Amino acid sequence: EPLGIAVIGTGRMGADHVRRIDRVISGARVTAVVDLDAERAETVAAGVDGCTAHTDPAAAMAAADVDAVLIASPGPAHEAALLTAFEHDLPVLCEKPLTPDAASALRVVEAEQALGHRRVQVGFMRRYDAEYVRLKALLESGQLGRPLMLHNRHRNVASPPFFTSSMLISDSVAHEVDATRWLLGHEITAVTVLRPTPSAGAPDGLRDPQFVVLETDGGALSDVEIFVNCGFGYQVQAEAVCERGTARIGDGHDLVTHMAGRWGGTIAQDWAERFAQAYDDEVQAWVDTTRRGEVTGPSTWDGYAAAAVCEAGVRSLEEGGRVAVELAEKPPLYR
Ligand code: ISE
Repeated sequence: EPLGIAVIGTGRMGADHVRRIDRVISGARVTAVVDLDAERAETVAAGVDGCTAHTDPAAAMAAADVDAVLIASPGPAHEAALLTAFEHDLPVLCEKPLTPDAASALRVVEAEQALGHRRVQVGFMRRYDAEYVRLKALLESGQLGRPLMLHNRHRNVASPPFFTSSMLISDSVAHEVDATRWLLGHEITAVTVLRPTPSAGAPDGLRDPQFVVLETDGGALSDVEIFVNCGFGYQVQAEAVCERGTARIGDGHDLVTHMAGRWGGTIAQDWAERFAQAYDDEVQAWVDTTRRGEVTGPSTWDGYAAAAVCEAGVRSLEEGGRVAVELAEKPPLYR
């Protein structure tokens, strides 16, 4: 029996996950979709055999053919959907961010803790990207020695119209926050956000680019250039500087051409293209582990830690200076 999945939210990510479950991965089918916009939900459901459309997440989760939930609604709607899924004790894949702020993320951690078992995988898909996986394996092998610094670059072609200066941190740098914690196995203890004069290519009033410095409890530094209106392409790069050498991913040199006195290649234009394999593997891993009754991957604790770091980052952006990160005590479920 394939796993019956309710997809909550049929925006860009949600619709892409419906396509992925329906056509790319195995062992699952979309049995329900939910969107506040009934017409949108109907349109997406019409494209999938045996899929029903809903406007209320609770109604979808109560349906008999729903075994698991994929939450891809906007961040502020995640907490309510997660708590409803917990009431039905349903496994969840929740898109990042877990929730928009640390207090609500901690409520989700506590609610899962009360269930007594992990139910949630958080959608930090970079952990499934082949290049990131290789970088982590190399760092863990010890060949390069202790990591001292990570240099990250995160560039988007253009930001969507609703993007705000704080979203460069909470929506975009959130990925480097998780990648830093995961690659190094450290917690982040402080954040400093520096703001160069905005690019003329950025919408009026948007603080773009920004430069972020993360300090870790293992004594490492991780810096992030975030530039969401770079205009030329989607680039995510990371370089680890260690005691005995460096390792770098994201150069995108998979196809190099030589022609008419020049050499070059192409640059991905968005994350759906750059991280296609990571998304496919992330959702397949979730389906496979869920069918075995297991939960792996980024946890609600990881989602909470990222939210707490981003909240400190937004304060640094707004008030200037270095802001310390205060984390709650890590519950036994996540140790
Ligand atoms: C978006 O929400 C993402 O998750 C993308 O991976 C990131 O590159 C983009 O900046 C975010 O807005």
